[in-house]
Amino acid sequence: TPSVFTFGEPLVVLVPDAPGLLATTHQLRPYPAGAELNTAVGLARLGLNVAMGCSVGADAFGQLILKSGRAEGVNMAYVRQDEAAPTGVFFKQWSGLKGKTTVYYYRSTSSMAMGGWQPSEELLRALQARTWDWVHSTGITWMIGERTRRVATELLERCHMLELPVSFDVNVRLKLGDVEQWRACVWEVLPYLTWFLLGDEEAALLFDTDDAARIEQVLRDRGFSGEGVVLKLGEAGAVASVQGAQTRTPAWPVSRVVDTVGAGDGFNAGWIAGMLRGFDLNEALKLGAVVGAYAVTSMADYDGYPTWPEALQELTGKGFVER
Ligand code: KDG
Repeated sequence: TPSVFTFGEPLVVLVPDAPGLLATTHQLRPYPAGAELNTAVGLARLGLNVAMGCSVGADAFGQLILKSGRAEGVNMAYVRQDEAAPTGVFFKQWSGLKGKTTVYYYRSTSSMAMGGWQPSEELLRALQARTWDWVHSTGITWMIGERTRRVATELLERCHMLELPVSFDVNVRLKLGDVEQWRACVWEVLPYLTWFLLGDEEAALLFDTDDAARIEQVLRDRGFSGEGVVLKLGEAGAVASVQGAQTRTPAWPVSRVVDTVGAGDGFNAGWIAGMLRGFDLNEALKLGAVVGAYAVTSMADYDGYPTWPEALQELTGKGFVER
């Protein structure tokens, strides 16, 4: 079974039970979230072995994250419970006529932000022993705190030396830093990456283009020596650029979009699973599109992600009517 290691900050998100302003809501539901945890859950549902590295507070929300990760089959053995700082949380608000989603973070003093995590000796040994076939990370980890940033860069550098494939989704969150700071983060990690992933809005923000081949060229000029770039285009699908050659897949059809948060993380899970299961690039993008489509059908970040049999049914064209 292919296996993946991922690291980053899991959070608890509090979601109002109905659209409207947070200031007037009376009920909030907690869900586990965080880009890397979402991708880990997506990979586990698709039948891969996946382990998560991070810290959470030694608190109720930390327990919620541990319990949820374990229930999904994610190996949470490398998660540290920190007595000194809490689990990060954020709140979601849907408001306005078009149901605009806004997030409010309460994470600046969380365990991960305070530098509560660094790879244990055991984790480093496991990486060295090639326990995992692939490592996945996102830019968020570089923007939450200086110590965590240093640790994360060192970890990717080590993975690169071990010749482990590393995917990196930039995952720009402007509430964590401005565009210049996000660019600086990209340049810092670029030499260690195998695959660079981003969304269309991030492409516009960071590179002022929606052309995957041009983005790849900019990255190569800056020292990227990996395989290529995967650009997620939402309703327009996804495109990969490998040495300038582009592979494109349309979005998977969805009849009712509930919430798009978590779709990009789900796409990453599908695409990575495809790559590790020996799919060609186009098929792997397609599997990414399937998971992304399932993701938008549910309110929480990862609740909608498909299992491997469900994803396979989509890919093989079966499964529209179940009798
Ligand atoms: O992609 C979903 C994430 O944005 C969400 O779960 C929270 O990780 C998160 C973040 O930092 O925004």
